[in-house]
Amino acid sequence: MFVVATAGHVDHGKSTLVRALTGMEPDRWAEERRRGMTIDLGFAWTTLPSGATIAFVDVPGHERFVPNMLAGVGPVPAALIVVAADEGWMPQSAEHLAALDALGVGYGLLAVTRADLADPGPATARARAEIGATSLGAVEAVAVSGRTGAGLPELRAALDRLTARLPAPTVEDPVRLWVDRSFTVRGSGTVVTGTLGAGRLRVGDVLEVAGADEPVRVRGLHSLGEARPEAAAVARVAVNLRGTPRDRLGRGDALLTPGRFQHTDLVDVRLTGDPAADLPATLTLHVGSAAVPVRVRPLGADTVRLRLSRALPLLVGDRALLRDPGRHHVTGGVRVLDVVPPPLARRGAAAARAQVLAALDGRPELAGELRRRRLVRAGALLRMGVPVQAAPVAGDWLADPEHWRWLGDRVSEEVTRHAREHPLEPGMPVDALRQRLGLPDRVLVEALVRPPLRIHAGRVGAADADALPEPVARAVRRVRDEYGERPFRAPEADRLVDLGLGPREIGAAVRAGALLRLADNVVLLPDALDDAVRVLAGLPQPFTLSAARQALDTTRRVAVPLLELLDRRGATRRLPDDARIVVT
Ligand SMILES: Nc1nc2c(ncn2[C@@H]2O[C@H](COP(=O)(O)OP(=O)(O)OP(=O)(O)O)[C@@H](O)[C@H]2O)c(=O)[nH]1
Ligand SMILES: [Mg+2]
Repeated sequence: MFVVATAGHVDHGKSTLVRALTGMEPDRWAEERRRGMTIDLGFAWTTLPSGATIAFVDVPGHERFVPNMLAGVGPVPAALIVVAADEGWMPQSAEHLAALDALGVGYGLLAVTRADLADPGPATARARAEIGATSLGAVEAVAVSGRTGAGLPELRAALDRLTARLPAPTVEDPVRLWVDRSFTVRGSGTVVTGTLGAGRLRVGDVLEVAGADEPVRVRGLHSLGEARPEAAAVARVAVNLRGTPRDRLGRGDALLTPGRFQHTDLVDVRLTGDPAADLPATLTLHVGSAAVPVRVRPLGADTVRLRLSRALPLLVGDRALLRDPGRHHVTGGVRVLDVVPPPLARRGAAAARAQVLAALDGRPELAGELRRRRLVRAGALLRMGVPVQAAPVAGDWLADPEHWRWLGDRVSEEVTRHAREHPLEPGMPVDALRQRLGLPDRVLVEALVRPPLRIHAGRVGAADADALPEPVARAVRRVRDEYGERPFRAPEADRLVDLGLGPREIGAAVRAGALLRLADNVVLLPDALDDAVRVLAGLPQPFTLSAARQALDTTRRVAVPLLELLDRRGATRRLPDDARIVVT
C-alpha cells in the first residue's frame, strides 16, 4: 500500500478529487458536508491501474485548520498538491508547500483542479515553479476536473508513476505509529488510527505509549476497512487496544515498539531552509501527528535547543517543523541532532555546544556518540536511534575506546594512591574507586580492573595484597610461635600491645585471614576453630562450658566467645540447660 497526503488551499478541490478517485467520502463529519469544507483529516483508498493500493490522507485547506493538516502530512512520505486553475497559487498553497518542504517530503505530484473553469496553464506554471524550489523538486503536473472527470485517467497513471518511485518501506524498523484519530467501537473498546511509516504491527503485539507507564496490547488490526492479523509499512492502520481507556490516547500520541524510542522534552536541532535570524522565543513543534509548544534557545548559526512542553518519542535524524501559529507562518524545518543533549550550566557551555552541533548532520553514528558521551548503555543508544554494532565493555555499557583506556590508567593510579594512604587496608573498596572515577555502575569498575590488580572481597588491590604489611606479618608470626602449642590461649591485651597489634593491625590481619577475632582484643590463630571442634567432639555429649574450657585448656575469656562463634556457625548447638553438643 502507498499513502499520499493531499495539500493545497481551501476550496481548491482536494476532497472532490479524492472522492472522484476513490468513490469514498473523505469528509467524515456532517458539519464538513454541510459547510462544504474539510475541517479534519479524511481517509479514502482505491486501486491504481497497476494494481497497487493507494490510500489518501485528505487534509483541510482552511488556514484555521493548518494544525490538522500538519498532523496528517507529518507521517506521510508523499503529497498530492492541489491547485485550482481558476484561483491559482494562494496563501495556504504556499503554507502547505512550506510545510512539506520543512518536513523534507521528497515525492509529490501536482493536480491542477477545476480545469473546466479556467485555463490550467498559468496556475500550473506558477505552482511548478514554487514546488520546484523545495524538497519536492520537479513534479509531474496533471490538469483535472472533479466535475467532468477529465484528466482523471492521466492522474491515476501519474499516481502509479509516483508510487513506483517511492523508496521501499523499512518493515524491520521499530514501529512509531503517530495517532491521528482515536475513538471507541462498541464491544471492542479503544481504536486508534494512523499512518504506519515503518515497521510491522501484529495482533498480540505489546506496545509502549509515549508518556504512559503501562504497555498496551494490540487486540485487533484493521487496514482499509478489513480485519488483518498483521500490517506492514507503509499502511493506514486502525489498532484496537485491549483495556486502554479512550481518553488515554489521542492525536499526537504514538504507539511504539518498546525500548526503541527516547521520550524527550529537550532536543538540539538544526534548522533547515533559511531560518530567520531572530526566531521567536516560543513556537510550535510539529512532528508526526503531534504539535507541542516549544521554547527556543539559539545555540549556533543554524542550531537551537528546543524545550518541549511535553515529552515526545524522538530519534536522532527525525524531521520536524516549527511554526508560528500567531503569524500563520512555517518558520522552518528541523532536523534532530541530539535527543539527550547535555545541560548547559557552565559559562561558555552554549558556545562549546554550538561547536559540537556544527559537526553533526543528524545521521546517527555510533563512534561519534561514544566520543561525545564516553560511556553509555546500549539500550540508551538504541532509544536515540543510534545503531549499536559494538561489543559492550561491561554489562550493557559501551565506551569510547580512548576514554576506556584513560579510565584503565586512572584505576591503577587511584589504587596505588589508596595503598599509599591506607597501608593497612588490603586494597581500595570497589565502591570508593567507582566514586573516585565518577562511574555510574560497579560493573564498569570490575571490568576496568586488570592484572596485576584484582578484586578480592570487595576491594581492588595488587594480586599479592593478601600479603600483610611487614610489621603485622611479623607480629602474627610471633603469635604463632608463642601460642602454636596452646592454640586456645589468646594473648592478653597488654601482650597484644607489646606485639604491636593495635585494633587497625588486628583488623588487617583478620581481613587477610591471618588471625581470628573472637571479641575485642581476643584473637586466635585461624585454625583454632577446626581444632576446637575436634577437641569438643571427643567430650561426652552434651558438655558444659566448664568442661569445654578444661578440655581446650583455656580461660572463660576465650571459651565463652569461642563457643558462641561455634554456635553461630552451626558447629555446636546450645541446649536449653546451657549445655552444648557438637553437631555432626
Ligand atoms: N467546477 C468544478 N468545481 C469543482 C472542482 N473540484 C471541486 N470543485 C468545487 O469546489 C468546491 C470545493 O471543493 P472541495 O473538494 O471541497 O475543496 P477542498 O480543497 O477539499 O476544500 P477544503 O477541504 O475546505 O480545503 C466544491 O464546491 C466543489 O464542488 C472541479 O474540478 N470543477
Ligand atoms: Mg476538503
